Amino acid sequence: MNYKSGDTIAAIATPAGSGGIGIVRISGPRATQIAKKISTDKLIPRHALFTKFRNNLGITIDHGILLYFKAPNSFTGEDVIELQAHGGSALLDTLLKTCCTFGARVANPGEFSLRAFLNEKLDLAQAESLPDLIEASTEKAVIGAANSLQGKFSEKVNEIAKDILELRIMVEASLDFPEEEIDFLKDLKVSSRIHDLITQTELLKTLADEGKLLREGVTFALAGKPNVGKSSLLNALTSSNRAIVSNIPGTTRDTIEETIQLDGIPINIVDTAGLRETDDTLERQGIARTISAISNANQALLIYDITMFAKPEDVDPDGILSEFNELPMEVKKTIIFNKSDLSDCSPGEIRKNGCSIFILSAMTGEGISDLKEHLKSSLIPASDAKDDSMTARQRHISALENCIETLEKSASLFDTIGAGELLAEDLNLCNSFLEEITGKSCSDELLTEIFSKFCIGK
Ligand SMILES: Nc1nc2c(ncn2[C@@H]2O[C@H](COP(=O)(O)OP(=O)(O)OP(=O)(O)O)[C@@H](O)[C@H]2O)c(=O)[nH]1
Ligand SMILES: [Mg+2]
Repeated sequence: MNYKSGDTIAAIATPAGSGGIGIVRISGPRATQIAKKISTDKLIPRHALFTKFRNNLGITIDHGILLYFKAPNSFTGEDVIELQAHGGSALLDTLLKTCCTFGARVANPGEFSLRAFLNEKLDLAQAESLPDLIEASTEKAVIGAANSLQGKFSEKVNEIAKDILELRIMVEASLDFPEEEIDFLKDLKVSSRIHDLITQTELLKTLADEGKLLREGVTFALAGKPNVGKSSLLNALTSSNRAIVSNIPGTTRDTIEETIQLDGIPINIVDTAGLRETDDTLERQGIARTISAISNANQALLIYDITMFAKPEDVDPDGILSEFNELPMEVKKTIIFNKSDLSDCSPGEIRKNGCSIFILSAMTGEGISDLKEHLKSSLIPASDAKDDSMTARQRHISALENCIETLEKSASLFDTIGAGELLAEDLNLCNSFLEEITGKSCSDELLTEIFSKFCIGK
């Protein structure tokens, strides 16, 4: 991507296909010149101009609304024109082609937002929340993305960065008086200030973890031997008939994913092929996919047929979990005993050796609500997310982790040696981690990676 181009860009900003209204957006130094060729009416900034749109041959192709946002008071900070026409693909293609004939070029994905960022209309975390808002799958995720877009996440990052900078300036000032340095730093309560900064950054990281969850949701993989009722449970949890259910062991061959919402968080549920020894090549491929689905999940729900146990209430959770030692150790597992309708056990949760076992019937639905409560409780604190929640992504979390790690290192070094020189350097490093989040310091490669994932016209 060309970061400092004087080009004028244009794109269809509405989705492909037919619709009531379709919008072509133009941004750059030639935007008004192009608009004057498409419409003969006088352009007035921030005025809804009902006008005729003409093609490059001067033929009227539509009537619509033309909006003119004069630089710098526009989304991109450049002159911006929006042509709101009827939403037909051929019509919008013709309008876009006309813009290009008159001096624009077709925008790259995310190029309008990139220009907004380069012209300091948005910082990087705010720009990243734009696709989050567009792609949000729950109302909570919408509120979170809207809060980040308004700069609430960046504000918190900037507050910590400001405190770090202040501390660094004080520490650096003390370096000019080496004799008094140590006493001076003690008087400034440097140690407790670093510990406060760690707490502040950890709090923000918790918010960012929740924000990531809001954006990406949580994935639970259903796993177990063939015929235990995994597909039936997927159907019961999603109130659908998404997966084929049959009494033939090995029915499910591929992974099947469905999404539901629990407390505004997207929950992805993945049904998988039953785990067993097999010579069947296709089934073995399915089992390999099961293991990979579990590795990629936040949690595995391990399902057992309750009728296989003479005394389900006496089962040792560790013993039955060890039947599946091919599954990744690090993924948290919850045990489910299905087909309770065929046993004397009542549905619900039982605790054994500090481990929860859920007894339920995917067929009758008994015990499903308890399981849903359990799934919800494993989302806490995100399920408590208030209206001040924000969306965040892994790169923000990694930057905050780096900042915390560096602060912790400098705290212990300062507490043992008490010297300010290394501390000043570390504080400087912390600020650069925080600046990566808001984009005050970031590479062109990172910008390309972020903005190329945006949709065209955004
Ligand atoms: N009585 C009873 N039968 C059930 C229950 N859940 C599933 N079944 C039956 O058990 C059989 C297997 O169910 P599936 O959901 O296909 O099992 P699966 O674990 O997905 O099986 P594979 O895809 O072959 O690994 C079907 O005949 C279901 O009707 C239940 O809660 N109670
Ligand atoms: Mg199945």
